[in-house]
Amino acid sequence: MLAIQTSRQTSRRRSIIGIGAAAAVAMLTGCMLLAGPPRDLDYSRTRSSAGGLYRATIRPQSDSIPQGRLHSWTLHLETAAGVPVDSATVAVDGGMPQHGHGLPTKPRVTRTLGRGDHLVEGMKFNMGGWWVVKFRVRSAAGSDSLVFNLRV
Ligand SMILES: [Cu+2]
Repeated sequence: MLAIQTSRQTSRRRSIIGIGAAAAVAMLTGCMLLAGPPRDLDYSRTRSSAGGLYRATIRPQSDSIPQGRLHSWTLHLETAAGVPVDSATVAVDGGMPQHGHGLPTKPRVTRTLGRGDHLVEGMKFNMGGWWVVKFRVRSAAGSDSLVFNLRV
């Protein structure tokens, strides 16, 4: 009986050490692995800009967003009235809101593909979870920003 109790205490102590190590790793990587994303997040791939000037659709290379691999997106941009926007300055930003870190790369629009499509190169998500990607758009239609939620 005494032997069983001792081994139980030892295993409990071991699991506490395990949790401590996991927390230390989480702190080192700057990530709170235990917090889940808000339940009511909108993961739509087509969204309106904050000020209502634009509507945009993101099209990652494949349907699912890869983790840890550099890839490209197509960003389709149009005005609220549905007119494709080809001539625009687009800045890309993003990160993991619950981890307090940004994107591991500096993605940018490298090419206009026509009909409102723009090639976004340098996309990379180095861990699973909730990411946001923001586009700041400036064109003849005005300046506005779009935010997309992603589940990686
Ligand atoms: Cu993270």
